[in-house]
Amino acid sequence: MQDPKRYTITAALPYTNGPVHIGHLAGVYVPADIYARYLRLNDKEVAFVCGSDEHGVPITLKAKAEGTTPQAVVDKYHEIIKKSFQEFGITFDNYSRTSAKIHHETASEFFKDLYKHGKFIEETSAQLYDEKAEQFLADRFVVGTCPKCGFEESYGDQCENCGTSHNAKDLINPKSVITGNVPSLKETKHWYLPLNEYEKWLDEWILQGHKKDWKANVLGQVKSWIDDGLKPRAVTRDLDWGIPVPVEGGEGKVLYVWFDAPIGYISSTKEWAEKTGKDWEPFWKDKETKLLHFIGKDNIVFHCIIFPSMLKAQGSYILPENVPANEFLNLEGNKISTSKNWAVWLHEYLQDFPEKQDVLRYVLTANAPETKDNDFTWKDFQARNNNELVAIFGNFVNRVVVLTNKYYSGLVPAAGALSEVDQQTLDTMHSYPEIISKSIERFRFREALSELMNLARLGNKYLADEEPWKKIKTDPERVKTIMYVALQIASALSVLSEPFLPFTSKKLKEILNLDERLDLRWKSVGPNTILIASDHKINKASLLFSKIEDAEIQKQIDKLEASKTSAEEVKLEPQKETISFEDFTKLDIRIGTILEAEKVPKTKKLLKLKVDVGIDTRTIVSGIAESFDPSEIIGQKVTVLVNLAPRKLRGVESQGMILMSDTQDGKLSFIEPDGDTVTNGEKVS
Ligand code: B3M
Ligand code: ZN
Repeated sequence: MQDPKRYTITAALPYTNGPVHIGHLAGVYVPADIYARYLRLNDKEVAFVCGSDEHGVPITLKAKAEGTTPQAVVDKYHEIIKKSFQEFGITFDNYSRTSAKIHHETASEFFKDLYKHGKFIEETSAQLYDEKAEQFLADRFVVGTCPKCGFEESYGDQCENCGTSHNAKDLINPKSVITGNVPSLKETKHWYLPLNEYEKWLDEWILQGHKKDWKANVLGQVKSWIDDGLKPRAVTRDLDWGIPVPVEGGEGKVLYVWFDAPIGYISSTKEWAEKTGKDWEPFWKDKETKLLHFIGKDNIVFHCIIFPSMLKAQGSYILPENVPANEFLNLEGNKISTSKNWAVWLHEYLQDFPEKQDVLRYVLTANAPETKDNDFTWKDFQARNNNELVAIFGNFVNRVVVLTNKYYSGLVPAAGALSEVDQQTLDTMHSYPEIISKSIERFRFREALSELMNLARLGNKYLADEEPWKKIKTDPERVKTIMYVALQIASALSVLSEPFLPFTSKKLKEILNLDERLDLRWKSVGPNTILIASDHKINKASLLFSKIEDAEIQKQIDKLEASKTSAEEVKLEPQKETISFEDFTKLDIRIGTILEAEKVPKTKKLLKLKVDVGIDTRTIVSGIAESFDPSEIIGQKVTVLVNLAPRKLRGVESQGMILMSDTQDGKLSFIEPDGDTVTNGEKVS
């Protein structure tokens, strides 16, 4: 589409089961924001929409783990995510949430519409069921071996190892995430979108129609899906968290999260239109609208196959012009992982580096995982800040501003006759909007950013060659022209940096006293506009970037390492089944003292202990030999379950059990009564 009337830009709705990290930013939000800002700077009509994805199994699991409700989980993270995006300068026109009424209505209507027009298959079939939890297991409620790559911890809906998306029943050796049980099969009814009927159309539309303009990674995934053959896909689930299935027979069932979430883009657009008095429909239904989905690679199938098939089935919607999916960003050589706490969280970064949004935006763009997975390291972050932002961009601007203030009290001098070099330099500068545009429009943001830096390099080289600081003594007239040219470049940087480094752009415009010049658009850097005129007064210099010292970087590295271990430590087992008070009172737990200890021959773990438990002295066999030497525990106060039925361990009868706590590093420790006043035989209750 050459010159669309308007743009609808979507960024993947973040799951609201945790905060946003640098992987999300690099893959989705930073490129989407650059694109949206760039379009606005070119006076295009844009709806840039996003919102929290608040349904789905990960959220219910998180609620279980935190002992709270799904609603409380999404309320908490929605606020954190929304605030951090805002502080980071992501300029969504609207940030909604899928628990919003408008979304429930929109998604329900969408479902009913497809239902009414016979676009679904209704089918009762046996699905995985957890007898103990009394719950069907789909998606992330079940793990097992991936039928495609053999990865043993694949989720029911998608394998994180090979990216394949499947049905829970496809897993080999499935296991319930809730109870750890092997699921049984139970009949249940669901509605399916017959993707097989869309296969030919998808092939023509994407693989034939977009083979030149879509990214190779995206085409590759779509091709492999189509080559494997598309199957009907269930769009409902037996769950109680989500959007209720709005048709007969749907009681107790909800829409599959991947059915409702992409409709969230539409409801977010509607919400925005309501707030601003606009009409949402052209943004989704007019053929002259360009729809773009910014996503990470694990979302390709949903945005290129499932959602387009839904839109096609509905019939009145436009389809994406492109889906510029990125690969993944790793962190210090390892996969970013929310569960292992191996991540740099945006809200924490903003706390630690409150004025440095642009540094992170810069590093994530310069190192964006556009064609392959990339690695973020704190050392690289520091180097890019110090050697590029400070030494190239910041240094150039600072020299220009300081010298203008020094030589001309801040007044832009008038240029005399331009030398060949001056003219060439200005010509080159004028070509930058187009050079950078070309890269942005092909979603090559790293390339675009490196061109922006080339413009700063051009300025630096110009000053270094022309040496105004030397010529000021010998040829002050010439220096006026040099500084005039240099000021044009600094102004050009203030405009063209805006999509990438919006905070810097703003600050630089303030320094150059250009912040009121609303006429300065992307194209103003071309040959026909004077960016900054003679006699215009600029302000005093202030630093755009500052050096980041080793100590600050070390702090981040240490924090990362520490959070990783603590995350491992807090990986606690879920609570066991509830017991009654009567059950509890059956336990007779007493304080005791170890009198003797010796290893049970030919075993690694067992110690034979003589323990005084007040009521008597008895033998207890305990599996603690790997954690303690017999000699070090004589006299140790312990807590003992005394009425456990006696049992023989390696021929020795054990009459009770010592209670221990189990730490994550595999070492055991005693549950000791506090203080010396407790006597053997006292009850623990
Ligand atoms: N909630 C993001 C993810 O997979 C997922 C995107 C939905 S976009 C409609 O992390
Ligand atoms: Zn796999």
